[in-house]
Amino acid sequence: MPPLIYAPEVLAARAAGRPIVALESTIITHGMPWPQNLDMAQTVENDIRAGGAVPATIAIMAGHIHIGLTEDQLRSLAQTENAMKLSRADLAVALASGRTGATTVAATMICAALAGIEVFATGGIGGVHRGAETSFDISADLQELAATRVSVVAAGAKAILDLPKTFEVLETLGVPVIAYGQDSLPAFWSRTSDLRAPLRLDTPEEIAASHRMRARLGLPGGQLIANPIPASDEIPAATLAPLIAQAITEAEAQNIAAKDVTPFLLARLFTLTQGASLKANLALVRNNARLAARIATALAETPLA
Ligand code: PSU
Ligand code: MN
Repeated sequence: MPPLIYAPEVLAARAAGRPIVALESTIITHGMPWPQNLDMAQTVENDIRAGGAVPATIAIMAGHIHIGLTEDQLRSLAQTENAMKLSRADLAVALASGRTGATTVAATMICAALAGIEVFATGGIGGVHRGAETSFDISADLQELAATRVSVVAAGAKAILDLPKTFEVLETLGVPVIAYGQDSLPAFWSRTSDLRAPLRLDTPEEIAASHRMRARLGLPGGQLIANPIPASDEIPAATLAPLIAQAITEAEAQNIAAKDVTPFLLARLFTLTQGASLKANLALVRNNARLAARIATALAETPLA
């Protein structure tokens, strides 16, 4: 039996068959600074409740997988400096040795699936980093989407990445990339990109139906729902391009590698945009949480077979 601990609110939702939306914790510990990270985590949980679903923020604490955190646990995690960033490779070691840490998209998908949760909202997934042809830095999030049956609502992949290569890899892995309500792929802080989305759906009910159809077909793996940031909150891609390039140059000069790359770039973008990137990041996560609540609600009303 996996070492799961459910928060009381999640336990009650499970017993009543109510819709549940998983949330990750690396975005809290490594994606945003204190105290905005706690504000984001609480606000997003409340968005899911307002959407008629129950939030389950997932983290590893003292050797257990927590499915849903209490207010005190959330606050404590948000203030933890040097929390572990746990992906698929790290999960078992961290649990077996009684550690505490945050789950990435990949690890959150694994834990959500163990808990029977089918929908998960985040900001942006990890992907293929620029220069991956020499660094080989490709996020384990992509492989997880191919393996674990959870629909992930994100504003695409983070724009610090090589987006064309990221979507090529997802295509190779057979992951459905579904743009919500538009023909082009969103680019995290920006609504659109010049990449055409391979698939498009316009309603939460259709997304829920295709999630169920994958199960009926016996296909492992999830769906990536690429949900564009609201127009009023976006930062134009042209404004960001030189700042992203500068942050990447700095990362290379400082030999930032492996797990540290994404947190470094996000933190630098925060400074270089004078906080605008963080504001947009909050808006897009909230937007994803609202859509995820609607998908979870539709799934709760869609029969399993
Ligand atoms: N979305 C955000 N901010 C983040 C992340 C997602 O808006 O910080 C995190 C997720 O946990 C994702 C991770 O899995 O960044 C990607 O890290 P890497 O590139 O090292 O795989
Ligand atoms: Mn990486």
